[in-house]
Amino acid sequence: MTTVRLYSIPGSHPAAAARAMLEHKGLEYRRTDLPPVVSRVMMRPFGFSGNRVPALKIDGRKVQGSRNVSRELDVVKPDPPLFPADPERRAAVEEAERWGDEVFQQMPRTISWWALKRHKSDQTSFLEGAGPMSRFWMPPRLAAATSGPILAIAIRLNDSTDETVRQTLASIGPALDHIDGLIEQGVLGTEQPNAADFQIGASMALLMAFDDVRERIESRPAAGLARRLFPWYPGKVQPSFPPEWLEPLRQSARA
Ligand SMILES: N[C@@H](CCC(=O)N[C@@H](CS)C(=O)NCC(=O)O)C(=O)O
Repeated sequence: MTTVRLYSIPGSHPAAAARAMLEHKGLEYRRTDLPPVVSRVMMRPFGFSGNRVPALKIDGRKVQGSRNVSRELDVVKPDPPLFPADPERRAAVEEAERWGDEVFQQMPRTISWWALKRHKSDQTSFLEGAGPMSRFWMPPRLAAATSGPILAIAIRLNDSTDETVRQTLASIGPALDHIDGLIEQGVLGTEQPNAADFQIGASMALLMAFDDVRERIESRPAAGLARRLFPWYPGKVQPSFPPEWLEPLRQSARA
C-alpha cells in the first residue's frame, strides 16, 4: 500500500490543492502542519531540498511544489486522471495550471498577510483542524496574539506593502476574467476536475476567505470552482481593505 505524508501550512492554498488532489484520487495520507515562515527552515530537517510547501513523501520519495505533486499523483494512481489524455487539451490544462501557479497564486498570498496583520485574531479561523505544531503547540488565540514577528517577516517576504496590495487588488479583476474565460472554453470547470481546476480553485478559495473581497467576487463563475472543490477551505477575515483599493474589483465584477 502507498504511504503518503503531506507537509502543509494552515491556510496555504497550494497545500490545499495538493490535499484536494490526494482526496480526489482516493489516496490515504497523513498530514504534518507547519507554522508559516518557520516552515522554511523546517523543510530541510524533514529531508526536502526546497523550503516550501506543499511537499509530499510518497513511499519515501520526495515531491515538492504543487505542479510536481499533480504529475506525481497521476503516476502513482492514474485514475481519475488530473490531465486529459488528448494532447491539445492536456496542453491547455498545463498552461492554465502554470498561470495559476506562476501568476494567480501570489495574489491571495500578497493580500493575506496585509489583512492578517490588521486583524491578527482572525488567524484563528485558519487554524481550525490544523495540527498543533503549526501554532507552536499554543492555543490558537495565543498563537494569533503572539504572531507579530511571523507576520512582519511574511509581509517582507511577500512584499505586502500598501502599494503592492493596492496593485494586486486591481489585478484580481482581470485575473478572474481570464479564469471565467477558461471556464467558458471548457479548460476549467468540467465534470472531471483537472490539475488546473485544483490549482486555481485553491487560490479562489483563499481569496474568498476575505469578507470584503468575497462579496465582490462570489457571483463570478470562478468562485464556483472554489465552492465545488474546496467546501472545507478554512479562514474568515473581516473587511480589511480601503474601499478605494477595492473599487477596480467592484467595477470588474459589474462588467
Ligand atoms: N508555487 C509554489 C509555491 C509554494 C509556496 O510558496 N508555498 C508557501 C505557502 S502558500 C510556503 O511554503 N511558504 C512558506 C512561508 O514563507 O511561510 C507551489 O505551488 O508549490
